[in-house]
Order: sequence, then C-alpha cells, then structure tokens
Amino acid sequence: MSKPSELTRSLLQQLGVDPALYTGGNLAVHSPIDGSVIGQLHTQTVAQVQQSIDQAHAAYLAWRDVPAPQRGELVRLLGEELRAEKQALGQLVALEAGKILTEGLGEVQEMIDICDFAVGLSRQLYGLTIASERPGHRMMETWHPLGVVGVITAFNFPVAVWAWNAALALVAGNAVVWKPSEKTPLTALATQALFARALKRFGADRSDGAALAHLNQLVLGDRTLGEVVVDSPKVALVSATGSTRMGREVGPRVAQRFGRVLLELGGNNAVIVTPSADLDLALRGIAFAAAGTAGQRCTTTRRLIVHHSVKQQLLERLKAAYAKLPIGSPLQEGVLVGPLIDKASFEAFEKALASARAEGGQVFGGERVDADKAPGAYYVRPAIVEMPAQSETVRHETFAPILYVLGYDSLEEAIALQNDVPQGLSSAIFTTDLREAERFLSASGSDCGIANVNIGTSGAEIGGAFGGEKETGGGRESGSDAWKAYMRRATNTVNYSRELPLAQGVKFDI
Ligand code: UN1
Repeated sequence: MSKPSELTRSLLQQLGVDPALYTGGNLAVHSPIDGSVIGQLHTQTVAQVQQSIDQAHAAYLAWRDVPAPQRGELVRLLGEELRAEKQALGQLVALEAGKILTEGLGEVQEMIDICDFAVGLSRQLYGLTIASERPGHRMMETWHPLGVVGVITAFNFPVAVWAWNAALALVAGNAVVWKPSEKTPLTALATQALFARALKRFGADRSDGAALAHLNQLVLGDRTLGEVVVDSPKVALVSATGSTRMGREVGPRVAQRFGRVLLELGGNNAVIVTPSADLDLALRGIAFAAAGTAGQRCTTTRRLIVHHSVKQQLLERLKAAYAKLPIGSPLQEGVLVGPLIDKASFEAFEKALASARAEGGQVFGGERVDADKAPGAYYVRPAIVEMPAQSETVRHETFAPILYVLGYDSLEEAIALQNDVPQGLSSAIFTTDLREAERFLSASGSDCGIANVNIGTSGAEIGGAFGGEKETGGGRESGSDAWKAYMRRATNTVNYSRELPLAQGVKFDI
C-alpha cells in the first residue's frame, strides 16, 4: 500500500486542489494512521481573514437577491460534485481524520443527503399567515437571510458538519466563512475545490458570477483566526462544533456583540438496557456506537446503564465482542476501529482510565496496540469500565472509546442516572416494552436533544434536527426546521382598508 503522504497527494490532485496550498507551508498536517506528515499548509494572517469576511459579506449582498430556488441550484450542483468524488473525498477523510473507509464514505454521503434536503428546502422556506385583530389587515411572516455565517468545525466530522451548515446557510441566502479544525485542513481544501467546481458551473453565464466568487471562504490556521470570525460584527451567526470548553468561550463573546450562535458541544450519551431488551440488537447497537469511530463522535455511547438482571450476560457478550474488534489502519479492509486523532487524545484516554480505576472502576481493554508497528500513531483497544457509581470521571466527556457501565433496579433510577450529567446530546433505550419506551421518550424521560428506541446513540440521519441540551449548547442543525437558525424572521402587517384602526383598541385621533 502506498504511504499516506503519497495517497493524500494523489487524492488532492484528483480533487483539483492547488499543490501550492498544501506544500511548503508552516503548519504540518499529520495522518493519524502513522503520524506521518501529509501536508505543509500555509496558514493565513488575521488581516487575510478580515478581508475574507469582507469578501463574503460582499458576496452575500449579491446572493440575497438571487431567488431561493436558484440558490438551491448551486447546492444541487455541489451535491453532484460530491457524488462524483465520493470515493476520493471519503478516502481523504480516512487519511486525515483516521476514520475507517466506510465511515469516511458515510460522511460524504451525509453531505450529499443534506444537499438534496437543502435543494427541496430552497422551494419552501415558508412563513405563516396570521389572523389580524384589525379589519382590512393581514399579518404574515417572511424569512430573510442573515448575512455571513461563520462555521467552526471539529476534526471528527471534518467535512459533513460544514455541509450541514453550508447547504442550509446557502439556500437561505447567506455567505459562509468556514474555519475547519487545524488537524483536518486538507479535507477542507478538497471540499472547497469541489464547491469551486459547482460555483463555476453555476456562475458560468450569470452576470453576478464574479460577485458570488466568495460565497464560501476558508479560514486556515489556529484558534486566533477562529476568534476573528467569532468577534467580527460582520458575522451574523457563528455555528460552532467542538468541546464545551470552546463553546463556553464562543457563546458569551458572540452574545457580547448581540450576534447569534448555534452551538454543538460535548455529549455524554447513554444507552439504557432493560430486562425486556433484545440483547442481540443491544449488543450490536452498543458496540457500533461505543467503539465505532474509535469513540470520537459527539454522539458516541459513553455510558451503559443496564438492568441488574441482564448486566452480567450483556457484559460478557460485549467483552467477547470487544476482544475481537479488528483495530488498525482505517484503510485496511475489515478494520472496524481506527486510530485516535493524536497523542493528546491518547493521553486523555489514559488519564480517564486511571481516574476511573482510582474511583473503583474495573477496566476491560484500554491498552495501546500496534505501538511497535506505528510508533507515531495511537491505536487503542476500546475500553469497558464497570463503575460502582456515576463518578466525576463518568460525568466528564473524554473524547475516546471508553464505555462506563452502571447497573440499575428501576426504570426511574435508570432515567435519573441518564439525565444526571451536565451534557444532553443523545440517548437511547433498548426495550421491547412499550410502556418503558414511551416513558423514556416522554417529558419526564430523557432530557437529551436526541432520544432513540432500539438503536444506538450515534449515526443520526440528516432529516431530523441534530443537537442537544444543557452543556451540549442547545443548537439544532441539519433537518426538520433547523434552517430557521440561518434566517431572520420579519413580521409584516399589511393594511388594505381605508381606515387606520390601532391594535388593542387604542384611540389616537388627531
Ligand atoms: C459529531 O460527532 O460531531 O449522529 C456529529 C452521528 C452523526 C453526527 C455526529 N450523524 O453520529
């Protein structure tokens, strides 16, 4: 097999990325597959980012007057480009983020899906009409674009999260400024090249083609450049995906200038397994959600809350499955668990396991593997940790494959445990008892933004609104009516009578 750097170069070439962008620059980009350098990126300056935001704003001023269904046409073309290069971009995700190939391809599929969704949406974007209390009056609401939307994304979904935001933001009439994780800028460059292809086809015979050239701007560099986006009064909405710590900084800074935020922060997702559960299903659902993507999804299952009557049986089966999990290069056929993103991530994994042990946890798995074959990479066997209680370590999100296991007696207790963490992203119950399932989904059940029955916590489809409560940040992206976050609502009252009656019966005769 060719080396990650060679494979990366040939994929970037195929995707039409200018080699000058990723060679000879100051930021080394590593592949988590073996730790090797796969690109030398040129980072930008603060002044360049400010200029980028200005250019995006100018593009928005032209774009907002393009009819929404025509804006949808650009997103349709983007979907076509993504379909054509799904294999190459998916492979690049595997190389740069370390996802197994099927998940890399799945990520690109998510981009395609949201494009399709946004194209349909571009002919909708509807407001209400509302009954007016005044005779000869009509009330309605109209949705308008916001302006420039800043999109800050994390390494673990290096391209799909941009697409969820950008596809909606663009059909809504906004321009986008995208700050990808500095760990995964190459997939961002590739995505930008595909967007440029779509834009070229779209703008070829349009008089406003030149004005639209800056509809999606890339910001390349470290967090100081992200801060420029966060603080710019020209950025109407900042949609940020990452840690709760990051969100705690971004949220108040944007609020300070009365900008809008959409936050997708940490999760601490639990699966409850009840005595009536189909354990075969539960086993597969938990293994994928807890060990898949090497535990590096915000929707990864981090806690298993299982009824005492089935705990031993389920644990034994889970441990047997974990012992056999194929771990290794994500490009290798049959591998299910790829590497952690970097050394810092491995250290956080080890630290969490050490504190769990100190709190009385019994650890299964959790050892580093292939350290001899790939000393610059961090492969680990996903860990299962039986805990005596929901301790501080369990309540904290460690972005690595650790599944904490807690036992329970009553469903009330299980739901209370599930909710008793600071985060509120995703949750699931495995049960065949209708009463238990409905209770879990009810107002007094799971407090998360996502609550599932008989599937795991991860792998959400784009058709639903995606996001969570509490420290997860409250944002909703992707499907349902999440598009409204990218638009502003105007309430319009129209008087078609010859009188001027005032609301609330107020008299003001002059
Ligand atoms: C993330 O981990 O940042 O539900 C998003 C899922 C994916 C999205 C995860 N569709 O796991």
